[in-house]
Amino acid sequence: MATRKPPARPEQKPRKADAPRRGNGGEPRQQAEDGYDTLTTAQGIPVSDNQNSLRAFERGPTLLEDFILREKITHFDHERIPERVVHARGSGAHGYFQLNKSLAKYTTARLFTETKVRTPVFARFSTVAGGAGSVDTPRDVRGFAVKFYTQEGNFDLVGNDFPVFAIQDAMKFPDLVHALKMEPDRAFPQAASAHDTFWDFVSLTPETWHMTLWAMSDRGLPRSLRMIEGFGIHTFRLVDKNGRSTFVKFHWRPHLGVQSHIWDEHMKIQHADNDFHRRDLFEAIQAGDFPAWDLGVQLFTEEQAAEFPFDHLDATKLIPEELVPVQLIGTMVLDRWPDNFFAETEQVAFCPANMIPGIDFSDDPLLQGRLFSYLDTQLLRLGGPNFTQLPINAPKCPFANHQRDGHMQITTPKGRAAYDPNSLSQPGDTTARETAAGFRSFRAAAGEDGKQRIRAELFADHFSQPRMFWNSLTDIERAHVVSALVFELSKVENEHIVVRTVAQARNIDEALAKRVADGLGMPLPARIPPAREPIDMLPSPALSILRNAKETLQGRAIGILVSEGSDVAQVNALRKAAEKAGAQVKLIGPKLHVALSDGKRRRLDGKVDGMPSLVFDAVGSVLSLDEARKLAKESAVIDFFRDAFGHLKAIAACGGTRAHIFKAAGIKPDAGVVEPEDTAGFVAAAKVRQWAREPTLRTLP
Ligand code: HDE
Repeated sequence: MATRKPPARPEQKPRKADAPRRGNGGEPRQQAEDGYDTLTTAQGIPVSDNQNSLRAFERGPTLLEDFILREKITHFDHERIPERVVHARGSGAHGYFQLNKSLAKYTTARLFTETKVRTPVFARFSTVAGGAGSVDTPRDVRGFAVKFYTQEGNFDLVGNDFPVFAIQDAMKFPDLVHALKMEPDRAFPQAASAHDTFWDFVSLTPETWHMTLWAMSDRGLPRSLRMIEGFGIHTFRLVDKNGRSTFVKFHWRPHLGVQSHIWDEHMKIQHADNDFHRRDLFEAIQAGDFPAWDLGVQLFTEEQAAEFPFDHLDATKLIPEELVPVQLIGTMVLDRWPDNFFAETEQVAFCPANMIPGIDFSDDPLLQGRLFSYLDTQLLRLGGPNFTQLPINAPKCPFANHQRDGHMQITTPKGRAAYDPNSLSQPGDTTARETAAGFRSFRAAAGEDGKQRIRAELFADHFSQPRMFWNSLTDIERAHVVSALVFELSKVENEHIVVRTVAQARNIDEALAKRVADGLGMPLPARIPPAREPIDMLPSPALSILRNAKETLQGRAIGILVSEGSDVAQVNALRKAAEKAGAQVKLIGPKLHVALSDGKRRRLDGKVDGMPSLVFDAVGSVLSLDEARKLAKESAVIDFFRDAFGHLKAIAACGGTRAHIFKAAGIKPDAGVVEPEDTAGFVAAAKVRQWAREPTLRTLP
């Protein structure tokens, strides 16, 4: 009988045979000259044929005996683990934290006192509502979780990119998440808050308003994960060597400044690139353009807190930095993309209860609930208590205890005694005893009013801070909040929910509610009086993105449309000027390969329909008249410019583009449209959005 040979291995580029690589955690393996290991089963048995299963005869059934096939398929069948119940979609990176200002006066935590030490970190950024396979750019808050592998154990700062949360008490978390996620009977919408159950919950639970307003602002539409702020949200404590405590709030400040998309752009990016944020972070790190954040602290005492017109234990409130300044104490740099997404980004387990000596929790009832939840969910998600031994989760300092056994025990503890105290341990045994330098809880005074299910009095003020946030925004930012509310509520089917939401919004600001009602074309409903009337706090300009916008091309992307015969000198000049200002420049064309005016055929970075202007911060075009005339008939090219113009981007447009494509797209050039020869003018215009253009394009509610 004729035997069929396995297909030949396709040609592979030789790989560098560097350090001997290991199998899955096993012994170093023998590598062939081409850099490949010998393929084995999980038991180390060499495999001779990875192309064909074992069959009874040439065209006959497959044999159960084929342990190689069975092992391969069985392992594959078990590849998935439960995704995170929230924050399922995320991207992570390794890096380090460098302290430059010691907080030794306030804490014993070496992380915050030793300025010469670089502490390794792993950070993961996430959306909240969508599943692991959902897109990167819904309107949503972003998780901002950092694991510091300190010399005193792992400290996890598991925060978000908004400074406030939607609820005050852990008791409400399952309700909030159930209302936000896809509706359980129909299983949609995925990764969106624009639906009945979310707004039903918001309008019945006024404490959600502050965070909801943040989500409706452009903060919910980040341009890049490299351009978001991060917040620990809760009040924590720093504890000094005498056991004295100072309250602290943590802030992350991106070096690239905070920048957001606008809504139409953010939505369309979902079609252009599902992985927009992940790719952006990956490409920046691979290019050595390492994203960085400064860590800031707001420090305040119990006495100061008592004077605040809000409760510092209420996670729906922020402390305006005009009241308590943010001191920058160090910098986090992310400089290494993980080797393997699953092993690291998926299996990393953050937990607010991972706390080190010198820092402590406050009595924030939301934080207290989190201290229980994360370990609980990780036991399910990662399959047992030994997930702490996974390389991404294990401390990088020495650690030892008497925890033993359990599923997937990877370590091999030594010795007879796995208990404490004991008198049997020998040198070299895995045994340990407590230390005076260990973690000690701050000795907070106990309340005297007894056990109760209750919220503190000031927690009932749900509207002063949303009002402060609204009053801190610029006119453009406010218009975007109104548009977002109008959009979201237009997706709500039950009219009573829409009416209740607008009625509630009157407690934030009458004009806001009126504008939303007008935008929906409905009469303004009667106000629903709040549990506690809001007070007027001073606006906090620090909360506005636009007031603090960084005019820069650092970390931004520019796309230049070229085609057959495009003037190569002009393309290069434009590229050079943008790159000099810090931008990443990509050339796009109607085809992937084109010959510019020098006659050289080159491969571009993208094709215009696959790399639309949505993924750039500003665009240019250098086209011959003939090519411009031809391209004016292509819808992808028309959309390229119509979107760039509509999303308020600067455009360096050549004569042909103006004469033919702009005409077809209905674009009337304004101050944000410059000649490609004016490279300085283009760089200046590209650093900002052309906000003055917005009212000329759409009615702002
Ligand atoms: Fe979380 N949250 N959360 N959360 N959270 C989780 O833990 C939870 C809250 C945050 O990249 C879960 O391992 C409760 C506030 C981030 O892996 C879960 C409450 C803040 C991440 C959980 C909160 C966060 C999570 C899901 C109310 C900002 C992703 C999977 C008491 C300060 C971390 C997991 C990562 C993940 C519970 C509220 C941020 C279920 C019960 C407030 C960034 O344990």
